Amino acid sequence: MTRSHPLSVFNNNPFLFEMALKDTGYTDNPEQPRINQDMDGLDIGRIIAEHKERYIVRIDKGEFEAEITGNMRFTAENRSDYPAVGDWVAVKVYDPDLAIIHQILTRKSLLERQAVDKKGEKQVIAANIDYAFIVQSADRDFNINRFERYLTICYSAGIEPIIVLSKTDLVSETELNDLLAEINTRIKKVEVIPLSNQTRDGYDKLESCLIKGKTYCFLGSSGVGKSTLINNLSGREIMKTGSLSSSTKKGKHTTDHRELIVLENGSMLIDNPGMREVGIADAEGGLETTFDMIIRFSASCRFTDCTHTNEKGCAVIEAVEKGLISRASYDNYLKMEKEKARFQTSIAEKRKKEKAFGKICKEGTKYRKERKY
Ligand SMILES: Nc1nc2c(ncn2[C@@H]2O[C@H](COP(=O)(O)OP(=O)(O)OP(=O)(O)O)[C@@H](O)[C@H]2O)c(=O)[nH]1
Ligand SMILES: [Mg+2]
Ligand SMILES: [Zn+2]
Repeated sequence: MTRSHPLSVFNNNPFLFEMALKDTGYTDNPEQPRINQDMDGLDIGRIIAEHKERYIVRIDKGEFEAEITGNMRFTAENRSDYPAVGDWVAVKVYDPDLAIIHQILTRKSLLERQAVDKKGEKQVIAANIDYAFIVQSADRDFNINRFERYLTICYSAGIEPIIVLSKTDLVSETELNDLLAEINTRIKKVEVIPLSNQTRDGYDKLESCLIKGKTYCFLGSSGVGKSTLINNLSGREIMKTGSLSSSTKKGKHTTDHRELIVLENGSMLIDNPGMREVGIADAEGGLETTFDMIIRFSASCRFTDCTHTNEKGCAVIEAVEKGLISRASYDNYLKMEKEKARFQTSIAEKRKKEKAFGKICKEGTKYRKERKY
């Protein structure tokens, strides 16, 4: 069974219906701002799907198509002010078909990347994620630099990454071992799971990572097998899967929306559309964790503001020359640092423009007030 409409599956999903709210990872958060008390009959729910700005929210009573209030839309300054899949929200149900989202509850984590083609803007991937499976296929699509990009966006969101190398049935054992060795030299302290959706080799290891009440997000390029893996884990054909393009051998972007699926064991999986780019935004702390070797060496640089590009007495460059840090990893680090700096500059420029515009508006109002019109 495959389906094209995101709404239909939830009505067929017995686990979701049997599930109490607390089983979907909800915990009373003491830091939670008080939910607007003058709104009677608000329910707490979780956004389980987003399809071109339509939301599906799951509350104890069932699932509802939901919209945000006009006020939320009006006051939203950027994408992160809108609900995302995985968000806990306060909703009011008006009729069997419609709920209105009044408030997004405090997020535990927010996974974001730099929006494609939009300077200084972030795109929200999902909220309240505990772990992210970063999927690349072993036969093609393998790219360590890209792994480091995904690790960076995960670490800056406080999400624990797990690497999945899919389609191992399409490569020889030697080829697979070479890839694993390559990962091992560049990436430390991250669990790596090679698996095949065809033979199901590696499923044991992946399933042992799935914990009740935790939310997992699947990230990766189109066609690497994210939806196939989620379908296999759930034992149902929830997500549509698609063959690769015969000319480019790449995925055809089969998944076109984000969706949260609850497994029988109580863990929750979020499927995502395949990503073409993983742009680094401000990446607070993310680069430092991904490239912790570089950061460690940088403590011994002669200058405290060393950019590790051409300075004398740079301990990082020295470590690269001695082979203690991989040159490719160092190059990737510098590239992402630059990207991060560019993002920050765009944000600063945008703020300046907005401020100038605000000033013009204010002056206009003042002028009109003085002229009494
Ligand atoms: N040989 C082999 N084929 C696989 C494996 N996993 C997935 N496939 C095939 O790869 C194709 C793409 O799989 P999907 O699950 O749709 O990929 P996806 O990552 O969800 O792609 P998008 O939704 O476009 O992002 C399908 O034809 C799958 O049958 C695997 O482990 N081995
Ligand atoms: Mg998919
Ligand atoms: Zn340096």
